[in-house]
Amino acid sequence: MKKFFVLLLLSFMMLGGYAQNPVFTHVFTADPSPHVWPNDDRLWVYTSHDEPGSNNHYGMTGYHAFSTTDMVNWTDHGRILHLENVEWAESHAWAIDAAYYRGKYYLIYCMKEVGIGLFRTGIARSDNPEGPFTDLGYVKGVEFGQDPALFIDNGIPYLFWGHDRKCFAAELNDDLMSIKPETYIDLTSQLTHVFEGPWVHKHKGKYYLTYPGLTPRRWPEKMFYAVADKPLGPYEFKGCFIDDFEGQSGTNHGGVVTYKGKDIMFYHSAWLSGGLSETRCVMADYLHYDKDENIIPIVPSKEGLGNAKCTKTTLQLEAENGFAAGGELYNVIVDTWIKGYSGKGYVTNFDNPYDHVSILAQVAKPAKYRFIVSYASPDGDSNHDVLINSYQYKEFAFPQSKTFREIDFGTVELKAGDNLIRILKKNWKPSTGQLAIDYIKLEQIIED
Ligand code: FUB
Repeated sequence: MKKFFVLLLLSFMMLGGYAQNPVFTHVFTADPSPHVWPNDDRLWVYTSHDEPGSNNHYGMTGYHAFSTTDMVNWTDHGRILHLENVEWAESHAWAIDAAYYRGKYYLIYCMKEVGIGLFRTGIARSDNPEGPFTDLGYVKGVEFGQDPALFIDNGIPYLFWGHDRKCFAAELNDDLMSIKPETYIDLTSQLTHVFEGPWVHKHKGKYYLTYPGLTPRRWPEKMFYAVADKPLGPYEFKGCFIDDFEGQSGTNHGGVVTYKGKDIMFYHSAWLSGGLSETRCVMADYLHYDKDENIIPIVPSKEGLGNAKCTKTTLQLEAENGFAAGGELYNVIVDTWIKGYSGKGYVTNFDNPYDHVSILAQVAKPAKYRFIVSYASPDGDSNHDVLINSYQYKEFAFPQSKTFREIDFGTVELKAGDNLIRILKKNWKPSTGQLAIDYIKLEQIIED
């Protein structure tokens, strides 16, 4: 009965008016880590991923990156790292953070180590904010490194992590692969109710450490914070700033970012899955301080960040990312030579029957998406099949095009979970032109 009322309430909250929460409505996401990178006008959010219907966190396997310039239209850059790409890990791709450090982009995450079953804090690197990221191994000196946050202050990297009512911090060495043992500190006693998920941001010269905690009433988690003059403390406990709310999940977790002059808190709830599930979704609300620079408690709002009816996300999935992003490049190559091309790489040389590129699209629920492909076929029309989950229900023709262009193939239907979009050489009809695929786009269709 309770579930019925929560569902009713959530449906009512989503009807009419502005509703930019949850932020992403096409895929289940949790543990958001928001950032703005140097020389980039986009707001980035890195998240963990809940499988549709999973209702617990044991089967989590990978991470996504999202970007926006207006906080209404978002791009989902797809899977950026997966357990399969991390040799030392066996399960539990839990919370995550990201950092820009010395010209590279880093992901920092926790997974359980093969054969040991204890959390380690992993580090992966990329030349691009959207990844895909390559694992470099785990940070030495961090025992049970769940829920890491990497905070760079005046060029010095600090690592925070926390689990099971504890929170720790340390300075990292320059290569980010080990802590400086002499800086290691147990912050637990300074952070009343702490459970896990620390995050540090700076405001007016002070360090604010926000974290999910459990009061003696236990679950669900509320968000608390403490303030210090230096990154490693000592911290003064301030209080709760996100209390229990309708449709929350058992956990909460998030971070603060300043974008276009506004402070924003990203966190998660269970609104997308109907309010009573552990399959979570990212939320965002503006964060304000009072005259004494205390955080004014946030009441999760359906409006979220804006005055648009809702957010809209387009999945933009790069063909060349292949296995690293959950897909496959079979007997094709990545190239950049076509005149006028300025991207990072496209896939070409579909010479033999069955040569193909497979691209992974992960979504929360069965839904229709507008399907767009960026391609070139400089020497003539190409005969290729496009299979969506092994099924071809439409003719997709690529007419000759000397330069890259987007072709809109109308709508396609995706299923909940993993979808493989495969573009392959037809085995019965010769092509006059060689095909080059740059990326595909799957645009959310929002009904008026
Ligand atoms: O998402 C899995 C786990 O749930 C995170 O690591 C915790 O912080 C909690 O949000």
